[in-house]
Amino acid sequence: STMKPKQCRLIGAPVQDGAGRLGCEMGPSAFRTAGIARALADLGHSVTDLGNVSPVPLRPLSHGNAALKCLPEVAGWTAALAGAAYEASAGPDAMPIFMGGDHSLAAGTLTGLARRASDMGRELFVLWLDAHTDFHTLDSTESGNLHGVPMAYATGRPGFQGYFPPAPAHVDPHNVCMMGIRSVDPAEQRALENSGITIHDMRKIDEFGIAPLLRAFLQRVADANGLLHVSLDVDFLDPGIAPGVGTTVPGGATFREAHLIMEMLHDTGLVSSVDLVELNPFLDDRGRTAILMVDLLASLMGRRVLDYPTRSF
Ligand code: 4U7
Ligand code: MN
Ligand code: MN
Ligand code: MN
Repeated sequence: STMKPKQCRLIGAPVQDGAGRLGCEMGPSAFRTAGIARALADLGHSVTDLGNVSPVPLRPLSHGNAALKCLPEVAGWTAALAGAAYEASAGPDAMPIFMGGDHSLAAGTLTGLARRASDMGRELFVLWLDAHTDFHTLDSTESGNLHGVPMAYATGRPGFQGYFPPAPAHVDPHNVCMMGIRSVDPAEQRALENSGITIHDMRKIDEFGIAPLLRAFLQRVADANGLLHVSLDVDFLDPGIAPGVGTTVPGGATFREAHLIMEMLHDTGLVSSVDLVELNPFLDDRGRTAILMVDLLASLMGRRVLDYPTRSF
């Protein structure tokens, strides 16, 4: 690999209370079984498995939106994960890798990492790879599944105060780029319009291709000397190659598109943390989704087919 060796810190976040069905709790075990530590070590990185995070104790919460599920549980995970993300991102070569767990975990990781970036006098950028925008507030979600809210919380949309923990820092929506989007609820759509978030939905990807869209965002991160967090939801991928997820949406990213993103990310050297989320091993087919996610991470961390001279992106 041409990437500087990183201190990869594996952090299990076996949260499933934010998803509509059980099974994401087994995600960290499946990533370990699929050989995530070995794949990173083989690329020359140092790897420490920090084990699994535990949620902070529950406190009872009631909210006017009767649809909300497991609000105290997800609030407890958010507090614990914000702290874990802040701690695991210390040091110049830190590369925390959060193994989910459902996507509600990003409420914690994004805000903990934003605090770290602000301590360092840097800006945090987020590449959000997902079929969904996860931009609901506690008031707007109709399913009540809190894996649909982390981006709203992390960017400081109102309505979380008194329910979720106070965010240690927020992510600037102008620093967020979403790719793969193909399922947006009306309330999310309205809120996204003036949010400042860059959205490359599947239609745009079909029309222009991954490379120029991603290159433009990466250039912005490089120009700002930013830190870049990648939040990879399994449902970003097409269900035909990634069945191990509870929220499949047809028309997802292909094997080749997903690998291209990872290879371009590697070539920039800009990525400083990763979420691997929404893997549901109970729904998987003999581990193939877990293995694909580990392969994608390996491409991001420097695995390549041919040793090209390093290309700038
Ligand atoms: B995921 C949804 F209605 N928007 O709120 C909702 F379409 O982390 C889906 O991206 C949320 O998988 C998906 O329940 C959350 C739905
Ligand atoms: Mn998601
Ligand atoms: Mn999703
Ligand atoms: Mn801004």
